[in-house]
Amino acid sequence: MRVNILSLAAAMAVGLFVTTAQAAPIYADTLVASSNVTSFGSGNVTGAPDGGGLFLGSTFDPPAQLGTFTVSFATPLGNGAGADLVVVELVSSANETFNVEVSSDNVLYTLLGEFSATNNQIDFGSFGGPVSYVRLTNTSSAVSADIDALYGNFAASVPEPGTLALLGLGLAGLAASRRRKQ
Ligand SMILES: [Ca+2]
Ligand SMILES: [Ca+2]
Repeated sequence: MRVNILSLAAAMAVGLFVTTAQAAPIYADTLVASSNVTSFGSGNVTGAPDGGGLFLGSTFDPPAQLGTFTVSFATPLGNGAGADLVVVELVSSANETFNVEVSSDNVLYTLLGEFSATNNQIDFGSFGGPVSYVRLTNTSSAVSADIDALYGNFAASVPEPGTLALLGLGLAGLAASRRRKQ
């Protein structure tokens, strides 16, 4: 019985880590900051795509002021195979361009480059840390990208303290169950 419980615990641990690594899509949770953006539909750029969001301009095309906003991810994003971050954009054309910057702490930002409504699959490349913040800034004076949602494809590989706590609770539960059976 001891071997079986240990095997189950090990399977649970592996399961938790696998779940952490494949919990995609991981949608942005919070709009941290914004300026010169305009709401359309729901106005939400957080959560799953809903056909509404923010376009990156203070006015309809052409934007009088170039818009920018920052979202945060409660589950920090990591760097995996292929695209790590996807920007969901509506009525997409290649001239809707924007800079993508990422940060672990909302203080130091790294510019990953200029992307667009049609070039919206972003690799974190050499950025080392977990990505908890993403900032988009319009780079087109002609048009504004219409952002519906942002999501990551990979959670950062370090398990959250909450995950370890859940694992501990699971083991405690197994131990209690085993005691009851004896
Ligand atoms: Ca668009
Ligand atoms: Ca949306």
